[in-house]
Amino acid sequence: MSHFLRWQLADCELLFWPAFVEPLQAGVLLRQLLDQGHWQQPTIRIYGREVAIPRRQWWMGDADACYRYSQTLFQPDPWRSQVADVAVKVSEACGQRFNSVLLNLYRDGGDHMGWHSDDEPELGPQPLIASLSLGATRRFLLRHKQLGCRFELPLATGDLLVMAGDTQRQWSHAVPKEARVQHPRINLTFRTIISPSAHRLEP
Ligand SMILES: O=C(O)CCC(=O)C(=O)O
Ligand SMILES: [Mn+2]
Repeated sequence: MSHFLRWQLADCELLFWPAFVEPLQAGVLLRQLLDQGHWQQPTIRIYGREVAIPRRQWWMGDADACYRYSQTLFQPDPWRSQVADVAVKVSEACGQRFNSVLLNLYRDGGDHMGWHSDDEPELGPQPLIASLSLGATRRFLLRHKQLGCRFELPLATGDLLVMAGDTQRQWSHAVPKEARVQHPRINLTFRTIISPSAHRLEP
């Protein structure tokens, strides 16, 4: 495993392990997830309109790691063994157990993710989110909510980015469109849903 880098940014805790997963192994995992994934394209409500998200996603985790989004309760798909194995490695590096992972599939540079923070109450006030990238390199942008300053880094196959502390509270992030990118990328964001029993589905 490679060593990590730490950036000194205002109100932000960012750790970065280049090639945390060795690129050959990252390529194998990418292929398996592309072929076997239960990829979905849910719609979200924006200004009263139902809009399909501009990428595919797949939610995986412990059976009770549910979360509520846009008035819908999402239940995770069970862990796949190869993802559970990576989750253990990522947990060891971060010193935290993750009970779920949101996988995002960007089929090419047209798929993207808009500005947002992962600040849902289920993640707690200072969530530690570990983001592993597989496949095509994409730009990852960060913007301070008050100061407006920006930070950008390319996320390449096998790279692990950890966002912790006040990062979600004070910063937004995005993965913009990149017309030149023709290959797929999968990003796994390992998360810890707090007190999952509070969000259990009614019988
Ligand atoms: O694809 C990425 O690198 C970011 C994913 C992300 O921000 C999220 O899943 O909330
Ligand atoms: Mn995010």
